[in-house]
Amino acid sequence: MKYTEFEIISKYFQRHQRKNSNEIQKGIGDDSALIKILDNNVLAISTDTLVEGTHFLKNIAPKDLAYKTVAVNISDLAAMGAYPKWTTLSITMPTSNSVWLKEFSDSFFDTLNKYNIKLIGGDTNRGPLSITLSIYGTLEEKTALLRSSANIGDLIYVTGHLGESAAGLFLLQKKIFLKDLKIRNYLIKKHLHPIPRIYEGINLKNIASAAIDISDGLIADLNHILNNSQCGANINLNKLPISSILKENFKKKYYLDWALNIGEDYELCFTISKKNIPKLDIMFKKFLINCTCIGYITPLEQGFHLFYNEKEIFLKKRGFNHF
Ligand code: TPS
Repeated sequence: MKYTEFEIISKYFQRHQRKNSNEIQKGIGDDSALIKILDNNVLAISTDTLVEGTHFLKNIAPKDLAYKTVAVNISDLAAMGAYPKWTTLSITMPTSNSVWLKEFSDSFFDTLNKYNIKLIGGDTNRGPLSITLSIYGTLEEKTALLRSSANIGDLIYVTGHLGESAAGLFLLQKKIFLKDLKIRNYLIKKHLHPIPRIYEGINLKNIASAAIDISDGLIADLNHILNNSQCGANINLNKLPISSILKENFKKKYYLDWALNIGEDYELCFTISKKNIPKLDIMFKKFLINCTCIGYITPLEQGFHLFYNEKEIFLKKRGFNHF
């Protein structure tokens, strides 16, 4: 029997556990766990592992690995609207190479300092290269951006552009080729240096109804919002934010697949009631980041549908799957 990552979680790890008075979330199904600390303040906890061969290639520069480890973890807190504050680092490595360690740790602390995050603990082991980071942040209880609170009629938005990280990965893996070195390096940078949408998440928490970060591809991640909120959705694929760089250099069937199914864009996908759109416009002018409406939430019975040129599209696969 083969399971997906999410089937494994729901079948084996989503068991009924007695709830303490200071725990807010019912289960383990959001981007971060939430624990009440003081008055109305909540601790948001998130953890992510990066494994050689699965999440990064063997020849990755230590500085790039350190940056990406921090960025993808911060992205989970961004999706909750939390401020990242502390982190623990568990690192498993084959040898204690001082050149590697210096470059990794310099980049790791540069990235932590940029976001004002402190390293407070961790673990160091020998073995195949793998890094686990936990990030702890804070937010006010009532403002947490959950996956479970989208409402029928809400509009569905994504920040930034989708699919460029996948193009960068395939360039690194030599699955695709580009002559133009400038564009090639730009796309590889999108893969190695995703920018966590932390300030957008913090500001969205008073405006959006639900949010998630796009790590496994838009379809899989939006599906989490739909499952947790018990809703359906209609998506207009003509509206997907695909950059002119992808459109000018690759075929449509490739960039649509990258945007929908590959992931690691670490953009936010969020839902918002129509009455909050003017507030959203003000906010995104402030951050100078584009933010695109790609569809709307429907009742659960209507299901999840994708349209391209007004015709319904049926995908064979939906999102990145580890298993
Ligand atoms: C060498 N990849 C790995 S994990 C993931 C994606 C799209 C989804 C998010 O992971 N092979 C190599 N490097 C990569 N980055 C990929 C494949 C693609 P998670 O769900 O663990 O956060």
